Amino acid sequence: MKRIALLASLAGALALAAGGASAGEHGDKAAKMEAKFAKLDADSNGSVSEAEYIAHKRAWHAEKGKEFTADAEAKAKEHFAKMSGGDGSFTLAEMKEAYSKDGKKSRG
Ligand SMILES: [Ca+2]
Repeated sequence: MKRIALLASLAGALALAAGGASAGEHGDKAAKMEAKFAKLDADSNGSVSEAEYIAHKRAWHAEKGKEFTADAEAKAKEHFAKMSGGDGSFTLAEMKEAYSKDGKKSRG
């Protein structure tokens, strides 16, 4: 009995070690996107409004010590319009879609 328990815990430890090495890689992109969306969605209602998006951009600029110019705001609004499809807010699914489209083009 003791030996079986020892073997079982050893096997468990090995499985944990093996799993730990690869766990992060798979859903990594999706997890990052979800984390980003959670930051954007300030009131956590499942969609990001233009005000939330602009506030996030403003905060990002402040964090980097950059001025949030009228030009930057115009660009942010344009990007928001693309992601929202013009209905005034975007969901996580819409953001994922917009980013997967963006990924096909080479940016910047
Ligand atoms: Ca929201």
